[in-house]
Amino acid sequence: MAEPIRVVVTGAAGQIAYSLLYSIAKGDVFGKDQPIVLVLLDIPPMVPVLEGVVMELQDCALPLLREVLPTASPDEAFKDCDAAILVGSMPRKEGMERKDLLKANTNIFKVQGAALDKFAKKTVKVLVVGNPANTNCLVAAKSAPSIPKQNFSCLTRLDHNRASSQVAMRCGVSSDKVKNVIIWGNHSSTQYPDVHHAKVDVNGAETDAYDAVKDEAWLRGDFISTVQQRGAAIIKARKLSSAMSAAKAICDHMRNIWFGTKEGEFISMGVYAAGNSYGIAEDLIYSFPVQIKDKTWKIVDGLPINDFSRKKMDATAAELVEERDMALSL
Ligand code: NAX
Repeated sequence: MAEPIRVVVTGAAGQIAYSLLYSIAKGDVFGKDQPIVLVLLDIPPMVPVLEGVVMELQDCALPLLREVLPTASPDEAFKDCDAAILVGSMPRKEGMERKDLLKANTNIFKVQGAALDKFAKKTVKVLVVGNPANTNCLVAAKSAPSIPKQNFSCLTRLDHNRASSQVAMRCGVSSDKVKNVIIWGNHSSTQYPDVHHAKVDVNGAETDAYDAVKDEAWLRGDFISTVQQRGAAIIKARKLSSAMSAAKAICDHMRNIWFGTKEGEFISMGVYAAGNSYGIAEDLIYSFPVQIKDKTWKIVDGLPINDFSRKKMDATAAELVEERDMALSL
């Protein structure tokens, strides 16, 4: 059997982690023959809760899970780590200004980036989930200059899965029959879910999503706003934010990093924009269509972009520039 890998999950006492840890520990993400040491990081007041999570993981009696280590120290957590899933962040509290929220999170991701820089393996793959995910990811990457920016990404897979599922339900097919939807930009309500390049398998025939759905008004209207507002709709209904679906998306994202994407398919993730893709400014973490091979992502370039898409891609980029400039000025 392979040597165990060290996987860190931050915000490990929270609700997303509660849905996520079991899937990781049972081999859904890194493979059924890959032993794992799970490191659970949270803030000091949550350490007693972490102890409970550790007990539950032990009680799952999972053969791949070699050790579970709870800690409140980022330095200790990231030591020699192979994969880091940064879920924990400062939630928005009542009356909190956007700037204060950004500031609190910038501080968290600076500290964690610096700890990764100092203690993690240089090959570590870092996935940022905690919001504002794109900007937090940029801050972490900038705070870890010895780790390639290629190793950092942020989660827009939940938005991607939401978009695929909406199209599948509309066409009356299962979600695996829909591929190549794209989430462009920020994981926020300015994100642009785009199906101009998506395909739907309709009775075995690969069909353009626009032809399969046959409702352009819906695709350009309610479809987009439904995906953009889905997180808020779930909070309204459940009185809690998405957790099960977020955990599933995290697993999909990390599994694709580890094992690659399928031939002819692309997925969405927030990655470092170097200024040479789709006219998006450099030095942002922007969600693009990517393909992954040998644990290395590549932006799918050269897709034709119409005026409708252009405007939406630029609007979400503008929001990210503003967020970045504010975060870096703090
Ligand atoms: P919870 O509030 O249930 O859990 C968050 C946990 O993070 C808490 O246990 C808290 O103590 C911990 N934490 C706070 N600061 C920390 C720090 N400095 N180091 C380590 N741990 C720390 O939130 P949950 O529902 O699990 O959501 C976590 C984050 O995911 C939120 O920021 C949320 O907005 C974000 N989301 C991002 C999504 C995405 O697609 N990118 C989708 C789902 C989710 O909304």
